[in-house]
Amino acid sequence: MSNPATAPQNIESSLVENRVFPPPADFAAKARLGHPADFDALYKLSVEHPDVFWAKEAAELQWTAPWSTVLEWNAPFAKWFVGGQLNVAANCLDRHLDARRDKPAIIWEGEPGDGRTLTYGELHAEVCRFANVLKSKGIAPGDRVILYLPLVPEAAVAMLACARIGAVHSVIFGGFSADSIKDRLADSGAKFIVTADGGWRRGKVVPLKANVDAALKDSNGAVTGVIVLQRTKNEVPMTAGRDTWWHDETAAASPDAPAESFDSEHPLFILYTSGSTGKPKGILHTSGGYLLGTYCSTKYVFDLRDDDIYWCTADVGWITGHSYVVYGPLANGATVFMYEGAPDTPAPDRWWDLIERHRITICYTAPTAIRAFIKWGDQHPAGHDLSSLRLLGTVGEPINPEAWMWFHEKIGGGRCPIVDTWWQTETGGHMITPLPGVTPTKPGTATRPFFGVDAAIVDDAGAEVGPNVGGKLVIRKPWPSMLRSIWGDEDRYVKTYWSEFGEKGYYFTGDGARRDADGYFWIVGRIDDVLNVAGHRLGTSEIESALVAHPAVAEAAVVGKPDEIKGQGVVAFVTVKGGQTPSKELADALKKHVGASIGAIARPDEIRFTDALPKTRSGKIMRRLLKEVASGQAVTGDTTTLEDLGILAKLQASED
Ligand code: 7RM
Repeated sequence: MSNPATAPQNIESSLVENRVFPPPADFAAKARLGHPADFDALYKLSVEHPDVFWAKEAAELQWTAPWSTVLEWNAPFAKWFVGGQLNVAANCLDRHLDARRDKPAIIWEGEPGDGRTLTYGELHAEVCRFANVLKSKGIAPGDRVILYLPLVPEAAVAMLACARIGAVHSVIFGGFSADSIKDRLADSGAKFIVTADGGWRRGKVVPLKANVDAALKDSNGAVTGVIVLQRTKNEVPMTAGRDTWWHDETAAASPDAPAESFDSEHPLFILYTSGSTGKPKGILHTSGGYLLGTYCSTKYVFDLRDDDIYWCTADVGWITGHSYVVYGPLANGATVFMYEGAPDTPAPDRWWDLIERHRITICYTAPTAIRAFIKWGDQHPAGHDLSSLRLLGTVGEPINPEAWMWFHEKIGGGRCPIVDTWWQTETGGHMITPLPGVTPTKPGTATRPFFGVDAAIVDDAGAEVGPNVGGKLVIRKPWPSMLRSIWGDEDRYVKTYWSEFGEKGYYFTGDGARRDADGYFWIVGRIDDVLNVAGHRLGTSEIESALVAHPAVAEAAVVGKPDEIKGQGVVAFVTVKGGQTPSKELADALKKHVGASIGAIARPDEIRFTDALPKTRSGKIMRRLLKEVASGQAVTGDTTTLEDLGILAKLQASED
């Protein structure tokens, strides 16, 4: 008898979403791309003649030596703009000085309410000063520098200073522990660290310097220096000969630093993501292609203009902070707003207050944040004037249609397009996304591929499947901002991304998805999380969306648990909205609700109410942990990315 749990079969799909939101006419009229026919022509060019398309876009950047070949592709190794030279920091700063010297580049607000604005001229000077400091410490092109900082302007300054001198930065989330720093130090071979005394989060000091000290405790002395930014002014011990203060170092440094030229394929940064095996993967991005990908997507996807006040709420420790707080917007000469702290400090309306006071026009955030705001109540945004907003965006997870509609109505006032952008640390920039002036949107889908992206849904053999059939999401052609390798582990790079469909030259994303009759992509979840219930393969996101559509539910995470008869049973972890009480009746009602909205096969066997779900710092639900909790196993593997370890203990305790 064939085992239903292993028989190959396509992922099934039954979520029906009929709402369509065409771009508002006044938005389209002013947009960079406002006519669907223009988009279609440009998209066609970008996939049929990528060399022509990308050469034209790349010409908008500043190159100090021209490239000879746009792409050299020895699958799975890509080189973009071969022979070309540039300086990434000069493209983000110097290039704008003539026209934008006095334009704000960064408007920052700290959690306690302090703030700072840096014009392009000022940011340029700060970056040059810090570049000179790093150079004086002996940092040379190719050297790795760890940045472990709060979300303050100096984080961007340090990143750009590394880029300016050709050093390779590796930003570590301020929320990560001393152990994570230790692992990343060892893997990257970094010899220098930039940190702060602390950062503010919910009124408390995040002890950044103390974590660095702990990470360096039994180190072999490979780290030669630590520069410490004074942010929170808490007492921190300084190790003589190793630790110095940012303000002392920069006080004497010259605000001029020549921007040297680097090869287009010179490494720009390593960003670690937690692999499923626990050993962090250092995703390697290089210069020309990455800058072009983020520049071009920021320009088109956010339809950026000079008078925008653009806010991407991500921390710089996440790829979204690299691509869409720092490199993409600054390469476009934009005004970037940054906020250091928590969304509910001092009150749950902090973000709406920020948008009102700073007249923010674009807000790009994560579904997890939106679901938290829904839980906290509509009165918080309702008390603020959000009329400055003209465009909204989401990233990080499939957005439940319910959360999309709330964002659209309560934040966007029904007038702002929403760009739901699908992409990965590995892709460097947006891959599947609406363009706000041309793409009709539907709640819950990232819609269509971006320029130059050849995305497809394939079965296990790599053959493209038809409309509405679930399968694996692959990218069939290289793109400029793609990762180049895993730092120090080329084999792992090949195995992880190119072994599944490698002989066809397809990049495997690890995501399951389907494409609807309009060619829109619906992400159904990570392939590793797909359930197999009595031979039916079900993605997690549709069941979760059905649960979140119930008026009592704030958030849901669905996982499988071993079941003798069905192969896997469906377990749903659910948090309820304010004013709702978990009960047996509610659990029964939710099971019924899922059965009625997407079918009996998806009906949860178990509903487990919880106060919170385990998430990464970037807000992704850690289903791997929930799977282990659901089946009563000990939790193994990497928990270093978990935002709040206490949640895990609570979940385990609440098992019966
Ligand atoms: C940018 C980022 C990547 C994974 C990716 C997906 C999921 C991200 C969306 C999404 C549905 C989206 N980088 N994901 N964006 N799923 N719709 N708009 O998140 O490396 O941290 O994660 O995130 O599973 O593979 S990441």
